Amino acid sequence: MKDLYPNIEPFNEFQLNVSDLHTIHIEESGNPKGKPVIFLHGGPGGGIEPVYRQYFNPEKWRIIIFDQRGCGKSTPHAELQENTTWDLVEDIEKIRDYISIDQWVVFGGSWGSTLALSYAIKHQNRCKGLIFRGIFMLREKEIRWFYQEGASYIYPDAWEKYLEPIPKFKRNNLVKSYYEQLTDENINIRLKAAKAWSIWEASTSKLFQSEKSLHHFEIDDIADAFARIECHYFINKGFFKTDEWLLENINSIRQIPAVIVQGRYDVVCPMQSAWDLHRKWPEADFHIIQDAGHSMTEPGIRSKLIEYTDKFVEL
Ligand code: STX
Repeated sequence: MKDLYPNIEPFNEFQLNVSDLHTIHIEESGNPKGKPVIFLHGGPGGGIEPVYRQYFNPEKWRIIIFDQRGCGKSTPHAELQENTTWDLVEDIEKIRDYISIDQWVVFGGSWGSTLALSYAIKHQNRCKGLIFRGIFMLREKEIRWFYQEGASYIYPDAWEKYLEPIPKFKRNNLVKSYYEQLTDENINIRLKAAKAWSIWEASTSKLFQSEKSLHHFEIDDIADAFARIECHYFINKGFFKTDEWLLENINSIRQIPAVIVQGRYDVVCPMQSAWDLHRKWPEADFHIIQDAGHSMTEPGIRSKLIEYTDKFVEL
């Protein structure tokens, strides 16, 4: 089993103005002369967590991580305007251009896998290798499963708390009803909804849940950005032209070395999506972790991801 690399601090942190409205926060850690990798975090709206650096050998990788629009240290906080998948894809290009990198490895789990696929499809020749975990393609059935009906049968206890802010007569479309509250002018309504939404997701991410990861989402700003930005992307169907847009465009990236790592008991992003991707992309290495849920910190997932970052550093 591979384990995390030691905790490290960035050697460089900066802000990049990506539009009239948005500034994003970027950090670099590891070896300034190492092989570049860009890490795409989840949510959307999840922001950087220091543990993300620890999936890469710091002597060999130049690790680039950024807070996507509206979250973490990016500003304005929890902003939904000018915040789409294609804005984020172009932000990745702006970062690459700004720090003069020609090609890099792209690493993304969960929503990070959605964004990594979108980026790779638009900018194939910038991608040296792709590492995906907990596949999420933002299809209607994936949203329905987690936010309307499905995951509710596995976590009825956590589900009760998720339903709580939404009045009974508004529960036939929970994403829409949540969106109304998450965009309410009344900050108390907004925050109550944001916490319930975020805690639902955190409660279902691991095979063995720890209290610690739930507390993270009880922080006002963290819950607010995560819930508002996620819900905004889901209301807008990920800004994709068709429901299966990513799968329909996989052929254009099949030549890129890639790996898919998926937890068998992932309740947030069920394995069906990883399987659908595997079927369309048989050349990509495919690993099912039999004793894992969604989170990238699940031991089997963590180990497999590090095995691949160690391998892909040689590409
Ligand atoms: N959203 C899945 C996702 O990207 C549908 C995600 N879930 N939890 C996370 O990300 C955090 C790791 C940010 C908590």
